[in-house]
Amino acid sequence: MQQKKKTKKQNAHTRYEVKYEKKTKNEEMQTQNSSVLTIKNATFITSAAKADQFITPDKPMIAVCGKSNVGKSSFINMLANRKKLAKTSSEPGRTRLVNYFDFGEFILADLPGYGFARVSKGEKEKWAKTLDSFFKDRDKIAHVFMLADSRHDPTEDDVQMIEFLNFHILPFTVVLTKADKLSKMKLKEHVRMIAADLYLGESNLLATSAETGFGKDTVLQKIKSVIDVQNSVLENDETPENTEDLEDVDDFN
Ligand SMILES: Nc1nc2c(ncn2[C@@H]2O[C@H](COP(=O)(O)OP(=O)(O)OP(=O)(O)O)[C@@H](O)[C@H]2O)c(=O)[nH]1
Ligand SMILES: [Mg+2]
Repeated sequence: MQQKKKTKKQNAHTRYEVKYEKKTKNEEMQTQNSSVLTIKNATFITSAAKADQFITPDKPMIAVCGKSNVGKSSFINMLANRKKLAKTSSEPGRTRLVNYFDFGEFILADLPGYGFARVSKGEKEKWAKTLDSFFKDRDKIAHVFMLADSRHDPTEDDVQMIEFLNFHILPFTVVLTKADKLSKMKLKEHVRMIAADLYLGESNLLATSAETGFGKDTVLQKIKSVIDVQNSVLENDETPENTEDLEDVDDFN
């Protein structure tokens, strides 16, 4: 049986290598502005105001969080190639619900923004509770995009959010928004500074602009790798070999 197991694992490994090779080719293609993941028809699924309304998706779910007005909804619209899939507003604190979107191969959850000063204490506590219970169910979450403004230093809330994600061992990438508002040079400088402030490597930060589409392909590539990993984990969980393992445990007892 050991031998059989090894062969299966080797096969899985080979499959992964093939995928990886494909991705590397696509990385080359990306410089010619083509992306690995094509989003054809993203649709709104539902909104949730509290924990008992959260959905249990049957495909990888990626959560988008960040402070109020940072550009979460605009980021989602950029990925969807749609202008009004997620409601955007220049008035901060508009998204007060968890909004779920079906992107075909994955689900995106647009979370209520944090750190907006002009709301009541009660409302803030309600938002904090919603975010808290959303992230606590971490088995449902394949990845988190934590959005931060590329122009500014991370806020105290941003730092707390990162600490929270680390504490709950949630895999995340920091997406820097509104990169169109900075020169190329300034953007590079800011990426370096924000990474240092958050104690992250620069590769954990992706600069984007919903206005120009800058960085979109890199984000789609990240999503593709998240989906691939998640699906291969699910595949491995479902292989008969795991059932055999359980039987072995029974035999052993
Ligand atoms: N120039 C520029 N403006 C942006 C970009 N992304 C978002 N904005 C603007 O920033 C404002 C807020 O964008 P939203 O996408 O609504 O932000 P949000 O994080 O969803 O906001 P809440 O739901 O209120 O927390 C809007 O006026 C957008 O047009 C960007 O990449 N570049
Ligand atoms: Mg929003």
